[in-house]
Parts: sequence; structure tokens; C-alpha cells
Amino acid sequence: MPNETKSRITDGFHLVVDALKLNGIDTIFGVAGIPITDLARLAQAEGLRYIGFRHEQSAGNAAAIAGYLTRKPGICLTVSAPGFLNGMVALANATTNGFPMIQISGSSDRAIVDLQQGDYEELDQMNAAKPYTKASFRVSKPEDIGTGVARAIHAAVSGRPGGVYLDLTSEVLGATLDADAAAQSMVRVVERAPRNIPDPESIKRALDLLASAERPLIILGKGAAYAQADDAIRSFVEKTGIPYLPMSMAKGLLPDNHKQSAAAARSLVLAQADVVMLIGARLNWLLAQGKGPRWSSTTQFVQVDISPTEIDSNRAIAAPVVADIGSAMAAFLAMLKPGQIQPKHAWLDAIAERKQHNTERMAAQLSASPNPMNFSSALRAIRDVLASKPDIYVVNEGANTLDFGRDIIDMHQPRKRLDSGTWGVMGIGMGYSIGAAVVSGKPVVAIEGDSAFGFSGMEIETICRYQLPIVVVVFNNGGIYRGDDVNHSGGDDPAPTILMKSARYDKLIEAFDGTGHHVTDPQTLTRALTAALASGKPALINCVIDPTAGTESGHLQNLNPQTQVGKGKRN
Ligand SMILES: Cc1ncc(C[n+]2csc(CCOP(=O)(O)OP(=O)(O)O)c2C)c(N)n1
Ligand SMILES: [Mg+2]
Repeated sequence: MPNETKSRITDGFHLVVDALKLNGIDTIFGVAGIPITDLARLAQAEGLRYIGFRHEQSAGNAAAIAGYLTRKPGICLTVSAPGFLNGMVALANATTNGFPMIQISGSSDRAIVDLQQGDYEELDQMNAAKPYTKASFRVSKPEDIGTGVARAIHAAVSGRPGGVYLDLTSEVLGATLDADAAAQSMVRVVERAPRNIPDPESIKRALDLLASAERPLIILGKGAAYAQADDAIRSFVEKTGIPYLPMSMAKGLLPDNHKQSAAAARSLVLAQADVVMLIGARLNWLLAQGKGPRWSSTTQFVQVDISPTEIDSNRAIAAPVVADIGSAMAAFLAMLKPGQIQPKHAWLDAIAERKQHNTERMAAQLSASPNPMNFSSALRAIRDVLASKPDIYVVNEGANTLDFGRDIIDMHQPRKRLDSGTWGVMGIGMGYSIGAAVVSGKPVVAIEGDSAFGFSGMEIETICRYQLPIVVVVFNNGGIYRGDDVNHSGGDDPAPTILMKSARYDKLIEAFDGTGHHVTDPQTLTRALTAALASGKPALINCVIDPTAGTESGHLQNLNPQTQVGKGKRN
């Protein structure tokens, strides 16, 4: 019931809060200002948790990851025009990654905006949002707020989740309404994400194909992690004995040291598998679109996905299973006969051999102790501290910092690794850390390239203001990819990829009463991280890395076009 019933009058501000509460929303991430300041205030007064950020992109990233972790839409609240646009990168990123999120923004006077007469923060926000979202709505009457919030929730969470924009004009927020009529207008969403039951024929077709395989492989994507069908997925993998490969954010769905993990034999299994079962994983650039030279042209695919239009998007799919992953895995387990699927020994032996070879090579890399530290030696120290703390969230962004981090830091629990994701985007670091810490109450370690950190670095004030248990480790190699490039013009300006090598990021957090550490060797890093985690308080570790240790674009050199006619001045 709207809480203004006694006075018989309520307004748009109250109705938005009522509609969110009625639908189990308990947290808002945002930046206050015209016209939503009072909405934020009222939400807090009414018992929602409001987390105020320094920039809307981070608020949006926090909302997106909260949505991913909870399967409830994360809410980001922004002011009109520039605030709205600042949030849009996060909303678009949520759509791309399949995270349920709603950006609610106030907007300026429609009559003026539509005639482009120059209102304060004028922008046609609803239409601007459309290309980047699953859906974009505007509420123009206070009695439609309940419907608008309900539609936004359905759009964000059902099917493949994504970003939704909900526009609230300043007029609607301030408009009053009879409290009884307002109460009648509220909508409680009965089923946010209705199950999508698979056709039993599609399950049979997929099992038959897998049973005919000699060299089967399962690829787990972040859709599989999102589904929270952890036991069913693990049980299917173990009952069939099929080797599996986790995509980055699916790491930990089964523990990374699981004997069926083929992560350490990735190129071999991609090239040689004859039947590949994709579970909540898309054949996008992260899997080379399923095409050569990394894949065989004869590989056949099973694809389990909630979105029918995903099927056949890059490669022909021999056995599509369109369903939500929980329902699909339950159906697979129900239909699977004991011994029906048995990967050939030769296949498992080849994988085991390659794994051992690659693991030994990696161990040699990890055991070196170069001075200054490189990515491997610093990450080894972090890995060893985290090994006994599986419930800590790991946020990771950068180029080399990301690529080495993904390979070196093992995950042991589902949905604990949060990273640059489908877009390879920089700037998610502090937003994801704050979102994860807020919704879980658990500690977070953010492993950040020095460039990556800069995109959201001011949010360390937010981390300190809310006293969140977040430890930020900045891998300071003095640049994007490397810290040793030179200006090819011979001029004094630093090269385009160069950042300040002598930067003391640890001193930034001290300005907000957090704890800073400056480390130059693995032993000190181990001590600093251990102490920071034990304190449960905000900390930032400036971790000095050899400026020559990284490679251009990390592991993505093939995607980085380079001039073939020389980098210096043309003569
Ligand atoms: C929003 C956005 N802007 C720019 C980029 C391009 N980019 C990719 S990685 C990267 C930073 C890499 O440097 P750093 O974070 O220091 O990682 P390192 O390789 O040095 O460990 C940038 C700017 C991006 N991915 N996303
Ligand atoms: Mg760097």
C-alpha cells in the first residue's frame, strides 16, 4: 500500500518507491541531482539501500553486476541528459553481457524537449536509449508508474536478461494522485523470469549427438553461471565425463582444479573436438565465432541457450536446445541413460597430456622471481593468498592484467569472478566491486591494470564512504599494455600508451582515510594483501610491475591492426 494513504494524496516520487518495494527491490545505485534528488532521499527514508556514486557509469556497473549476482534487476538512478548518458555505457554493457538492469532517469519537460526549445539538460532520452537496450519506456502519467516499473522488470529479467531504460519525466515525479487510485495502479510482478521448458525432442537429439561423439567438449558460458543451476550442471558434466572449458566468468562453476577441466588444453580441445556442447555460451569473438583456424570445420554443435535467435548465428547448430539453462539441465539429467555418453579414452588421454605439458610450462613461469615483478610473479602471490578464501569476489580488468589474471587465479565457487566480459570493456572495476560487496556483504579483491583503474578510480571515495571490504590492487606498469613506448615524433610528450610510472596510487586512498600500500616484491604484496583482507576495510595496493613485461593488447594481438609502413614520421 502506498504510505500516503492517510493523507489520501500521494505523488510520483512515492509511487516509484512503492512500486520498487512491492517488487522486492531493496537497493539503488545512483548519482543524485535534478530531478531525482528527492526520489533518492525518499527511497532511503523508506528503507531501500541507496549507494551514491561519483559517476553514473560506475553506479550503472554496480547495478548491472548486482543484477547478475541476484537475478533481480539492478537499479541505477541518474539525472537527465549528461547523467543519463553517463549511465548508458553501463546499460549497454549490461545488455551485451546479458545482465538484468534498469536505469531509471529523470528527464526534462517533454513539451520543451520535443520542440527542442532548449530546456535544462534537454535530451530525448527514451529514444536515445533504444539502440542500446532490450527495451526503453517512458512514463508520462503517475497512474502508469506501477505498469512502467512492472514492464521494465519483465523486460530486464525474462528471456535473455539485459538493460532496460525507464524514463520518468519531472512532471510525473511531482504529480499528485488520489492514494486509493494510486494503490490500485500498483503491479506486483508474479513471475519475473518464467521458466522456458525445452522440447523433449531437442534434448533427445542433443544426447544422441553427444553419444555419437568421440571427442566431445562442453563449453560453459556466463549464461550458465547466471542460471544458478550449479548442481545440475556439475552433475551433467560429471555423469557424462565430458571435458569442459569455462569461459572467463564461468570459472568456478566447477572448481578450476576439477579433473575434467580442459582449460589448460584450450587450443587443443577447440581444434579437435568433434561435438561441442555450448551451455549459456555464445559463439562470439571470445570463441573466434566458432570458425577456423582455431576450430575444425567439421565440428558439430549442441547449443543450450534461452534465446532462439542465438541459434545458427555463427555456425550451423546441429542440436539446438532453446530453454532456460536450469530447465534444460534438469531435462538432460532426467533423460540421460547411465553409460550413454562416453568420451573415448584416446581423447581424454590427449587432453591430459596437453594439460600436463602446459601446466608444467606455467609452473616454471610462476616460479620465477624477477625483479621488478612481472604479471606472473605478482599474480602468484595474490593466487596464494586467495587460495584459502574461496568466497572472495575477484574483479579483474586491464589487458595483460586481465589475461594473466584469468589464467593464474583459480576460482573455486560459481559467480565469484567478475571481469571485462563480452566487450572487453575498461571501467567496470570499481562499479563491479562495489555492487558485489553491497549485495553479498563479502570481501572483494579488484585486480586492476593501471590504465583500467583510472576509468573508475574516483569511486575509491565511494568505497571508503561506505566502508566496503574492497581491496584494490593496481598493477602499475606505467601504461596501457607496457610502460616503455616512446614518442615516435621525437617530441617531449609521452607516447599514446604511456602513463605515469612513478604514480603512487596508494596515496589516493589515503586522502579518504583508507589504507594504502606500496609494494615492489611478491613477499610484500602477500603481506599487504593478507593484512588488507584481515582488516575488512578499504585498501589500495600500488603494485609495481616491470614496464617491459606486458605485450601490446595482451592476448588480443590478432585484433589490433598495426600500420605496415613504419611508425615514425613519414619522410
Ligand atoms: C572503455 C574502453 N576504453 C578503452 C579500451 C581499450 N583498452 C583495452 S585494454 C586498455 C588498458 C590496458 O592497460 P592496463 O589496464 O594498464 O593493463 P595492462 O595491459 O597494462 O596490464 C585499454 C585502454 C577499452 N577496452 N575499453
Ligand atoms: Mg598497465
